[in-house]
Amino acid sequence: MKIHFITGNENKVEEAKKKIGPLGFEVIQKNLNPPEIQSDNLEDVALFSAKWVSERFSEPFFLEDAGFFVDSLNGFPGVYSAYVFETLGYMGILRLMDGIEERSARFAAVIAYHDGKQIKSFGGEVSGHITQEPRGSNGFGYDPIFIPEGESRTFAEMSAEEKGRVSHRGRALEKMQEWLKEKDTTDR
Ligand code: ITT
Repeated sequence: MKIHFITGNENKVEEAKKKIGPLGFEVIQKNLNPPEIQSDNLEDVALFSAKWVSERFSEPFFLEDAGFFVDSLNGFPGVYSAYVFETLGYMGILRLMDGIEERSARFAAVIAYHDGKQIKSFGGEVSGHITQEPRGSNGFGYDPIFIPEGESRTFAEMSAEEKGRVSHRGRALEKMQEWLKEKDTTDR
């Protein structure tokens, strides 16, 4: 099944291809740059963007809104993750965390999928902690400073397949994929 991923972020597309490609989904990137509303709720942001795209694009697609939430910074950068990454980078987060021992953080993602008629959302999260120094060169964004629970490597030290097994995006994609498979059997 062909499915379009509406995003400007090629790393997200690579991860989605590795995750659901082997399960029979051909992921095609389309960069439509939908507007994103200001909200502290990732699902609201994803659903608004998906509705905008659905009024302009009739093939099955999904898009995703994601964020990085640091507990001791009261959830910052959260919904501002993309902007903060462009302005301060992950080194800016490490500087803000200087001297702070409580280093727990999480990534969250909400995927909104549109099948031509209805929009359905799927969430995924991963908890972990922030390193003292950046490590690794794979992945993107805050990957070099985040170690998921139960691991000793950062996301940037893992392959896309390994990251996809535990990541927020991997988990949301799994839910979408299961729902699509289920729908496919009931529609037949
Ligand atoms: P699109 O909106 O076009 O999909 P984007 O990169 O702007 O691409 P988001 O608004 O969802 O995507 O981005 C939130 C930011 O959070 C993103 O730019 C990264 O800096 C960070 N981020 C999201 N997922 C991440 C991941 O898996 N690893 C590292 N950083 C991530």
